[in-house]
Parts: sequence; C-alpha cells; structure tokens
Amino acid sequence: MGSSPIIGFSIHLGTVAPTDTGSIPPWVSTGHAIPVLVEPKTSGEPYWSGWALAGDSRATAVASHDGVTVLLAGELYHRAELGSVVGETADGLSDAELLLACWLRYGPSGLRLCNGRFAAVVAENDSVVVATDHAGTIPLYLRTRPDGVDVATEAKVLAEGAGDSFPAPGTEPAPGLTGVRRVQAGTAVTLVPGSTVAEAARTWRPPHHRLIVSPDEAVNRVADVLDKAVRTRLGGPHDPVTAVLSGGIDSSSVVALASGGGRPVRTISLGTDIGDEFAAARVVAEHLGTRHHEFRCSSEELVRQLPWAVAAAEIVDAEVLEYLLPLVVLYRMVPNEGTRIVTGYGADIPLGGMHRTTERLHSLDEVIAFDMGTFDGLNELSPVLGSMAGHWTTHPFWDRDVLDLLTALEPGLKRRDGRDKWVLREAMRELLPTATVTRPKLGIHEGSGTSSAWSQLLRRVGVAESDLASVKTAMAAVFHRRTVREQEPPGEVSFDDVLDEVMSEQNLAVTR
Ligand code: IOT
Ligand code: MG
Repeated sequence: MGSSPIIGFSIHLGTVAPTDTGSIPPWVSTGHAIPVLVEPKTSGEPYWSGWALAGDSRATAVASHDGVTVLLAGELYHRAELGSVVGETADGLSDAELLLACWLRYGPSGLRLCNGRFAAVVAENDSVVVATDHAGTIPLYLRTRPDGVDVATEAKVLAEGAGDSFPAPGTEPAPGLTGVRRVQAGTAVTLVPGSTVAEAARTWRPPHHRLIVSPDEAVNRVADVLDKAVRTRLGGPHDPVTAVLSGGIDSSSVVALASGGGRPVRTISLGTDIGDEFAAARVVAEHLGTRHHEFRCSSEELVRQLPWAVAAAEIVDAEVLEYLLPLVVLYRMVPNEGTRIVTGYGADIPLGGMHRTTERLHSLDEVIAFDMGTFDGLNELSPVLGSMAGHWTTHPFWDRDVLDLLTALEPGLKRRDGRDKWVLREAMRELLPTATVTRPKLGIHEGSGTSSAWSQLLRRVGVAESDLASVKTAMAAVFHRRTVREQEPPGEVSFDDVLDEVMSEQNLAVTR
C-alpha cells in the first residue's frame, strides 16, 4: 500500500476521438497530474481522455484487460480476502487491477464485494459504470453531454459547461451547480456515453435492522472489527502514520490501535484562543508514547479559512462546514512527512454520539437511523479536505464492516450506564487511560471554538443573534459559488468581501 494512492481524476468518455487530453482542470487537490488516454479496441467502446492526480508521478491510474478498462481513485481495504475470492494473490496487483479482476469474474456485481475508499470508472463494450464506495467517501460527479460523459472527483472541474445533464438514476444534482450530478453513496451507475440509457444498482445500504447480542460479545466484536479496519488502512506494522487526535474516545481508539505493535505514530491536535482539548489529547499521547504536536491558530484565522473548507468539501451546509473547518486548517498547518493521516471522524453517526442529550433509547435509535439515512452528499469524509494540503486521509470508523456492525447494534449498547458510545468505550478499556474512556463527548466545533468564532466575527460587525444562522448559510453559498462554480482559488476569496456581499443582500448594515 503506497502512502498516497490516486487522489482524484477528471475524465471525458466520448464517442469521438479526442484531439488531446485538454488542459489540466482546476483542482484543489494537489498532486502529480497523469494524463489518461485510452483508445477503443473495438468499435462502440468509448475514448477516454483526461487526467488522474497522484501523490507519485510514476503512478498508473488505469488497468485494462479483455476489453475492460478500470480507473480507480482511492484504495481497497480487504485486498487479501478480495484476492482469494477472485483466485488471485493480491500482492503485486494495484487496487485498480484487483477491482478489474473482481469485475472480470463477477461483472458489475463485483463492486458489491469491495470494501474501500474509492471512486471508480469501468468501461466495457459501449457502457461505462461509475461507482462510489459504500459510503461515497470519495465524492464522484458527472456531466452528460451529447458526445459523451464527463466524470470527476471534484465538482468544480465540471462546473463550466452549458446545459443540463440528463437525470441519470443513482445521481442527484450537485448543490449550486447546473448540469453537474453527484453519484450517490454505495451506487454504481451504468451509462452509455452520448445517450440517455442509464441504470443504477445499489452496492450497499446502511442496515435498518438491529442485532441482539450480549454486551460482552458486542464489546469483543467492536474491538476486533475496528482493530482490523485500522490495520488494513495503515500498511505494514512499522509504517509510520499521523493521527488527528482530540483526546475523545473516537480518535483515541484509533491511535491506540494504530500504535499497538510498535508502529511510530505522530499525533496532532488543534486548538484556538477560544478553546482547545490539549490536556485530554496529551493524556492519550503520553499513555501511548506517540510523537505529539500541538498546533494553535487564532480563532479569527481559523474562520478566515472557510473558503478552503468550502472549496474542498464542495458543500453549502454551514453546520457541517463548522465540523470540517478545524480539520482543514490543521491539515494545512501540519508539515507533510509523507505519512497518511488517520482520523476518528464519523464514529458519532452510527453510535449516536452527537445526541448525548437525547434521553430515551427509542429516540436515540431514531436519530441514528436518520443520520445514517442523510449523510450522503455532506462530503464529510472527502479526501480533498486533506489532499489539498498533500495529505491522504482515511477513516476507520467508516470502514464498511465497522459501519455495518456499529449501525446495527441495538441502542442499549450505545447508551448504557449513563454513558454515550458505551460499547466503544468498553472495547477500548484496556488500551486507554480511564480518564479517556470516561471522558464525555465534545464536538470538534465546540472543542476548537469554531462555531463560536464564526458567530463572534459576525456579532462584531453587528449581525443580530437571530440572523447568525441565516448569514452563515448565505456566506457558505457565496464561498461555494466563488470557489466551486467560478473556480476561484480559495486563497483569493476574502472572508470580509463575502460577508459584505451577504450583509448588503440581506439589507443588514455592517458596523466595522
Ligand atoms: P468529532 O467527533 O469531535 O471529531 C471528529 C474527528 O476529528 C476526531 O475523531 C478526531 O480524529 C478529529 N479531531 C477533532 N477535534 C480535533 C482537534 N481539536 N485536534 C485534532 N483532531 C481533532 C463532528 C464531531 O463532533 O467531530 N463529527 C461527527 C459527525 C457529525 C454529524 N454528521 C452527520 N450527521 N452526517 C463524527 O461522527 O465525527
Ligand atoms: Mg468523534
């Protein structure tokens, strides 16, 4: 496993021969651009032209065999098992080659076998399949055209272009853009370039049932499945890794499992002048013997980097942006040592951690079902958050097997003995200090002071309490228009200009 796989791509699949690969599209991700040009072998197959982005200039993006061509961004996480079902040893095969082997044996339904963090394009005969992993952790967008289809892992790359895409099943309009559609999570969409023939197949859905298992068994299963998810993400037992550590139970669990066996782990924590969780993170770092670094950023500087968070996540949801902004800022601050970054992101969604004040178990399960039904399109796990600063990120809690188990556990194992995320805390009891195991949840936007920092900046220019939410929402839309639709570099979008624009739009007076 390389420390950085193919980060993203932008591909035109067309019915006519391209004259060239075109110019490099406006990425926010950074990397080496690798031209992708594939000629059809028989008539009817599409021409491929475009770019893949890689951490390594020698990377190959495409695998081809027997008339099937695969382009894969990201990675697969159970390579050995996948190899064994397709009768190949996975060693020596790239992830694209492994997916190809799967396809050659099972056809499109081979995609249902894949547990990974990927976006893929597969062409066979005249059809093209565009597919996300189970949770759509690498966002994938398309634009249909009379002469083919454009597919890219960043929506901004497709923002220019006239006309509407035809509403292919398994896709949804991308926010704030005309004619760009996002492939849904856990979905494979089959298209015939240049036509309106399309169908969608689901490759995964969040479980709706709940399991009845004894508390002991649940605790053991959670420990095992999470341990495996962490190990399969981190390469060899001595490959160094970086972890974003808040000192909460989610990231501390990941660090504990990553550092088991003597792996060198660098842990990094972000704080602002408004708040930090440094003491809690330090307890974990000392206990596990990680190389620990604290980064502090003024809350104002943090909020002023919102254009970067919007450009990376390509969303307009102000609340989710408050969760993602501290990570984006931290990724931009941390020196790149060429190691991948592992996070505790997403644990709260299947475990109901964000709903610590929800009293009754049936309502806890309702909010978990709701959150598991609504994550798609929020792009919280997008690799672009890190790859714009050259880092590859991975999220063990959203491993397919981990997610299947955590979602399906009955809610009495998630809230128990007055404790949130009980089953995870119990599973980590031996590996972490008691203070960490029993520490109540603090959201990233609370610990880092992001929510209040943004509010404070707005209050300072005279925004009334009752207008805070609508001004944040309107600002997110303008950041999106400028960095995604108009592809302005995020460093050139001024927070103050956007604020002025929104204030005058809403007829609010700025008092600066
Ligand atoms: P939170 O769980 O606090 O943070 C997510 C991850 O970000 C942590 O596990 C940790 O790896 C990293 N992190 C957080 N704070 C810091 C810090 N100060 N320094 C370094 N690393 C840090 C929001 C949240 O509370 O994050 N995320 C929820 C889900 C949000 C709801 N989304 C939804 N319903 N679709 C989560 O599950 O992570
Ligand atoms: Mg968390």
